[in-house]
Amino acid sequence: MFEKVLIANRGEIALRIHRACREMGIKTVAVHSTADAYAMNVRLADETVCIGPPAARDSYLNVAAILSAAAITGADAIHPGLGFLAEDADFAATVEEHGFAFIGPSAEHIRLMGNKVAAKEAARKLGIPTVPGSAGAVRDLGAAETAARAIGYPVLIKAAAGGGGRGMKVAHNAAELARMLPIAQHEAASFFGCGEVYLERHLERPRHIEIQILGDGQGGLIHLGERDCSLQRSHQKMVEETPSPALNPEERERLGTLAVTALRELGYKSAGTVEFLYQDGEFFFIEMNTRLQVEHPITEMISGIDIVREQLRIAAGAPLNYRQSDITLCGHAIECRINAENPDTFLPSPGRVTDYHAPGGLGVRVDSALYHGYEVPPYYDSLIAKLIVHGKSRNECLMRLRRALEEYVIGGIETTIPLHQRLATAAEFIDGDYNVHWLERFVRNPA
Ligand code: MV4
Repeated sequence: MFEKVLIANRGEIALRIHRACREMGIKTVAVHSTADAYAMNVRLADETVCIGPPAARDSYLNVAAILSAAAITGADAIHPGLGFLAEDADFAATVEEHGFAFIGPSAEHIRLMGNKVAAKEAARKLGIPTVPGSAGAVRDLGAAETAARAIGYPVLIKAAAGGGGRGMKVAHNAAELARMLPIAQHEAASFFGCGEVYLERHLERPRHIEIQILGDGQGGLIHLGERDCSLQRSHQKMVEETPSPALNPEERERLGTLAVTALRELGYKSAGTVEFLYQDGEFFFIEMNTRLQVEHPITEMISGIDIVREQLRIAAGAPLNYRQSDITLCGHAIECRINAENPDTFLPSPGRVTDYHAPGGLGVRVDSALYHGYEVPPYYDSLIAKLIVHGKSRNECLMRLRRALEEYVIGGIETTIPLHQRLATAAEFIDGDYNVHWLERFVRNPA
């Protein structure tokens, strides 16, 4: 096992990784920007290295500074966390070229899944159903019109290098396609540095259901069930739950087997997530995330498996400790992402935390780097805490969620806790009756 791991991230996820290392007797190195000198993960780390000024491109994205910090501290491995460099194939390759283990998948798998056209083609070849769409990228309007006629309108134009919804455009007919295609291509080139776009049949009311995978790259590969991540606004997930209230046991089994069969054939290593759209009883692959995800704790709550510990073991060359038949998914879990934002306008609300009291009790987990007196910096993502609750049934989980939200006190800054409280009593959420568009309308309606 590794002796020392450098955690190339910040906030709650850096703390999450630190905790897994600590339990395994692994020393940690926290790298941080000047803005994060007093962060909880930095305070708890065995060693710390300041890698630059607040702007992420000069610190958390500064590959030379991170590699220097790893060399100076004698770390054996680097965990990229999520966001920042976590899905940068060149970073993964560079880390290994410098003699450190990269705690994640192979650079080739990161690269493959980073190109959504290549990922979709790979998924199709591996027998995973994909959304009907163009055969690869569309070069010009002629090709796009031919593809759209075959797919049927409305179609969605997506960027090959995109993901997460940025730069998508809907076209309801040929005229709209002619108007949107050049805009989409131009946006793709300027946002992602690659102008390639592709078309898909636009599903109008899908759910977003993803499946958690763990593979050891030595033939061992399992899934840990699905997460329903349909509760999003502006392509930001707000609440996730597992199991999905939309799936029956047969559908769950079908989805799991599909994902496991495909990724085992690919020889996938480390934690990964296969994303599907689900509508009218059908699953369609859209993307794969080759990283640990923000919402991983709900899967840990129902599976009892420490996903970060498994990532560390796998990166150190150990085979998976589990077969699929060893996995029992038990009860229900929900995560609320708490942001330092005004709960009505979603404007960021950085500043000093003047009161802090986290909820506790049976079935309650809080993943957060907050503490009394901490100053939330204005430079980064506004996620400050994740409240995760577990219950034997979905109803018990919801009861516990309402109770835990009531206990949570974060003073001095605005947070999205009041919005979560309103959501936790909304009939559609309680009934599990929602798709990817539902929350957008809910947050726009005043309480
Ligand atoms: C779609 C779709 C409908 N049809 N693809 C948005 C994020 C990106 N990962 C995929 N997204 C979508 N792809 C087809 N063919 C609708 C969405 C979508 C969405 C997906 C998941 C969660 C929230 C969403 C919100 C709006 C649109």
